[in-house]
Amino acid sequence: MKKETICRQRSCHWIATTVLSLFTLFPAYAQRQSQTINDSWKFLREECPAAADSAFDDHSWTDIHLPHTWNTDAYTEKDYYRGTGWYRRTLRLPQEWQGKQLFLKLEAASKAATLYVNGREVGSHAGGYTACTFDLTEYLHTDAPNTLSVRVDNARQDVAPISADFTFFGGIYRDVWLTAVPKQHFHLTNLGSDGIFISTPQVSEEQGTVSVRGEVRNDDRKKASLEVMTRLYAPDGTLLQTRKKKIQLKAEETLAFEQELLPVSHPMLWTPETPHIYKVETTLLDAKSKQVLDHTEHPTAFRWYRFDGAQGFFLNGKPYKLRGICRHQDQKPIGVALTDEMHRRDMKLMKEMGANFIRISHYPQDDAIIEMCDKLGMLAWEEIPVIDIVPDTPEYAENCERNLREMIRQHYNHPSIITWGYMNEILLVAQRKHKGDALKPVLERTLALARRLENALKQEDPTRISAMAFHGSNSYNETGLSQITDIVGWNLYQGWYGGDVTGFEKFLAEQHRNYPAHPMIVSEYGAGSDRRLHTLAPRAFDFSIEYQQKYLEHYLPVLEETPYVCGGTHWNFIDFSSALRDESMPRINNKGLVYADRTPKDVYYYYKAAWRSDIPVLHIASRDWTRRSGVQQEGKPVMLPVKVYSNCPEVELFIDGTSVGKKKTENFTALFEVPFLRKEPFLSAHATYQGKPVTDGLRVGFTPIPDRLDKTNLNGLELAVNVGSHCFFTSDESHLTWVPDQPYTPGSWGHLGGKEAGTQTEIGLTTDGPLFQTLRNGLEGYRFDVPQGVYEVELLFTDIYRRNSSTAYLLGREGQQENRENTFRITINGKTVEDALSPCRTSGYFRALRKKYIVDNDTDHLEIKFHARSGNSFLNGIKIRHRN
Ligand code: GCB
Ligand code: CA
Repeated sequence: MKKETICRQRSCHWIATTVLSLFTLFPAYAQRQSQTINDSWKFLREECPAAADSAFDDHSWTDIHLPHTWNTDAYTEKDYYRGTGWYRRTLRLPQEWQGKQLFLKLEAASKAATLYVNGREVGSHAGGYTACTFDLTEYLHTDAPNTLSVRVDNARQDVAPISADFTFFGGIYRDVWLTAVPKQHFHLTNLGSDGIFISTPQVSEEQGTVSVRGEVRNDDRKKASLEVMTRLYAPDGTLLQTRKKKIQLKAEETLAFEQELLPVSHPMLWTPETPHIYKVETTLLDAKSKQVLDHTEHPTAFRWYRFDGAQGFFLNGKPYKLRGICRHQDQKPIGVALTDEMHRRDMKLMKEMGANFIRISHYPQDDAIIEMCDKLGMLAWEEIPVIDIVPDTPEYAENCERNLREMIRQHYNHPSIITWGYMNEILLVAQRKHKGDALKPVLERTLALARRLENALKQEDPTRISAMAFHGSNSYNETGLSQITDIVGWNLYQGWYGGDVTGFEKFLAEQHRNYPAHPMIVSEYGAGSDRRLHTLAPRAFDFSIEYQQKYLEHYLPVLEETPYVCGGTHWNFIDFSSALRDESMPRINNKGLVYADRTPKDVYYYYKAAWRSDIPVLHIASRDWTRRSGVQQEGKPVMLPVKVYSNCPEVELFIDGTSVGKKKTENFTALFEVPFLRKEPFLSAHATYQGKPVTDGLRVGFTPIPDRLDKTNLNGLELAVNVGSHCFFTSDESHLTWVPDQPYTPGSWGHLGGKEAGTQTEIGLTTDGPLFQTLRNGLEGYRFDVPQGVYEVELLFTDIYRRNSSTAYLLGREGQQENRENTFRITINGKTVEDALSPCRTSGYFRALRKKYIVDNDTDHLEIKFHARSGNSFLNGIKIRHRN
C-alpha cells in the first residue's frame, strides 16, 4: 500500500515536469500543441487480443522506442515474420488538456493497424505507408493514466503490396504524434492530412497566384464566429500579404473555406538549382477576441512544368532533363525504423550527386523525405505500392484507392511533387501466373483498377500528372494500360536480366516510333554489384563492381542524349532489403549506388561527374577495390585497370609518384592500365578544373600471385582460385582474395578440362556465397607445377545440380538416389584421397563444403584428378599452401 503511494507521488511529480516542459516548447500564440509519443512502448511479436484491454499486464513484453520494426529478421531469413504484433503504452496527459480536442497520428504502421484506447476500439487503418489520424477526445482522460494498445498486422492480403521485390517490414516504423487543439481548429481527420491544401493556379515569370483551401471544424456544442487568416511570406521571410475571412460555424460543424491571394509579381521561381520556398501561414482566430485558436504553416513555390512526347520535360518553360534515382527506405541492419535525420542524409547524398529528380518508390515515404525534396530542389514522383499483379481479393481495390487519396492529401502541399504514380510492372507476375483465357479476368480487373485510380487521382489533384511504371513488354500498350496515365515509365534492364545493353536504346526508339506523342521516363534501370567481386572482363549478372559500372556507363549517355526521353530514375539509390532474393548477397538487392550503410560506391561518382558541373569531380574509382591481386609473371609488374571518374577534360594518373600517363576523359571516365608491383601502392590523380588544380589519392593493397611457383615465392603464399569464374572474389571475413580461374599451361597452374557453370541460388553454410556459386563442371583435374615439399590442398564444393526441389537436403536420405547424383573419386598425385565423394550427400545441395588434404609431394607438381562415378565431377574453388 505504502509503496503504491510513493509511486503515485513520483508519477505526479513526473506529470508536473512533463507538463511544464511541454508548455515551454510552444510559443504562446500557437494553440496547437504537437509532440511525439515515440518513447516507452512495450512490444510483443505475436497475436494477443487480450492486450486491447486496459488492465492487461504487459510487463514481460519488450521495451522499445519508435520508430520500430519487428522484421530485422528479413536480413537473415527469407521467411521473415509476417503476422501480428502488439504495441502498448501508458499515456498521461497534462490537466490543461482537459477540454481540448486530442488527436493521435500514426505516420506509418505496416501494413495495417487497429487502435484501442483504455480498452475501447477507436478505429483501424489499412495501408503501411501513409499516415492516419484518430480523434481521441472521447477516449482519453486527463485525470488518470490512459492505455494505448495498437495491433499491427503485416500479413494482410487485401492491403498493397502483396507481391514485390522488397521486404514488407511490419511495425510502427515512423513517428507517432499527439496533438491537442482548442474546440475550433483546422480539420485534422482528413485522410491523415492536416486539412489545408495550397495550390498555385497560375504561374508565369510575370506573376503567380496562390490559393488556399481547407476545412474548419467546430467541435463545440455551441456555434462559433471565427476568422481564417492567411499570410504569405517570401523565401527571405518578408511578409507579402495577409488575407482574412470571417466564417460562422454551427455547433459540431465542419466548413470548407477557400482563399485566393493577390498575385505575386515576378515570383522567385522554384527550380532544383534555386529551390525558392514561399511560406503560407494559416491561422484560425476567434472573430471577436482575436485569440489564436489554431495555426499551420506550409511551403509553397512557383513553378510550372509539362511533359512532351517529342521534346521531353520542361520546367518553367525550359527544356530540363530529369536526372533521377529511385529510393527504397530501409537500412541494414535496422530495417525501416529510420530516424528523420537518416532520411534527410539520403536526400543530401542524392543532391550532392547532382540528381534533380527522385522516384519515391514504391510507396509513400517519410514526411522528412518530401520536406527535403522541397528544400533541396528535387522534383519528385511519389506512388502507391500496387505491384506485380492485381489480386482477386475483396477490399484490395478499395484500400488502394484510399491509400492513393491519402498520399495525395498528405503530400499535396509539396511543390517538389510533380507526378503521382499508382502501378508498377502490374502485368509482370500476372502474365507469369496466368496464361491464355485465365489471364483475361486478371487483365480486366487490372484495367478497372487503373481507371478507378486514375479518376481518383485527377479528382484529388488535377494540377499534377499521373504515371505508371511498366516492365519492358509491349503488353502494356496492347492492353491499353499505357493510354490511361499522362506519362509512362519504363523499367528497363536490357543487358542485365537479358539481352544486350544496346537493347535499351532500341526499345526506347521503338516505343517512340509507335507512340510518338506519349511522354516517357525510364523509371528504372540498374545492375547488381558486390564489392567482393572484381573482374577485368565484366559480364552481365556476374555481380562484379565493374559490370555495374559498364552497364551504367552505357545507359546514362543514352538518357542524356535522347531528347524525347524526359529522364531516368536509376534503380536503386541504396542496396535494399529484399528478403526473397538470392544472388550474390542473399536478402539484398545490390543495385544501389551506395551500400546499405550509405557509403557511396565508386559508380556514384560517375553520376556525380556527369551531373555536377558546378564543382570539380575527380575520383579514383578504386574505393570498391582496395584489395587488389593479379597473376604475376616472373617479377614483372601486373597490369591492372584503374578508372578515374571526372568532369575535368584530362586526367593524369600516378602510381607511387610515377606517371602512368595522361588521358582525355570520355563519358566522364579515364581508364588507365597501371603497373602494380609494390604491396601497398599509392594512386594519385591530377587534373585541372576551370584553371585550378584538383587531386585525388588513395592507397590500395596489392598481393601478386605468381604465375610460376618456386621456392622463392611459395613461402607464406595462399594460392586461392575462384574456380569456374572470371572474377576475383575477396572474402569479407578472411580478406583473402580468390583469383580468377585459368587453364593449365606447363610450368604454371590451372584447370584441366571442364566447363564454366554457376547458379544464382543462395549457398548455405558459408558467408562466401559467390565463391561457391561458380564452378567448373566435368573437369578432369587441377594442376599446379610446384617444387617438392609438404602442401595443404583445399577443395571447395557445392552441388548445384538438384533434380527436383523435394530433395532439397539429402542428409539422412542415404541410398535413395545413387544414380542421379554427382559422385566422384579424387586423387592427388595418383593417391586416392576420396573414394566416392558426393558433395550433396555430405553437405546438402546448395551448401558449401570445404575439404583440406595434406600432401607430401616428392614430384614437381600437384595434380588433383576427378573421376566421376555417377553424374559429373565439379569443383568450385581450390587453394594450396606450402607447409614447409
Ligand atoms: C523492377 C522492379 C523493382 C525491382 C527491380 C529489380 O523492375 O520494379 O521493384 O527491385 O526491378 O531489381 O529487379
Ligand atoms: Ca567458384
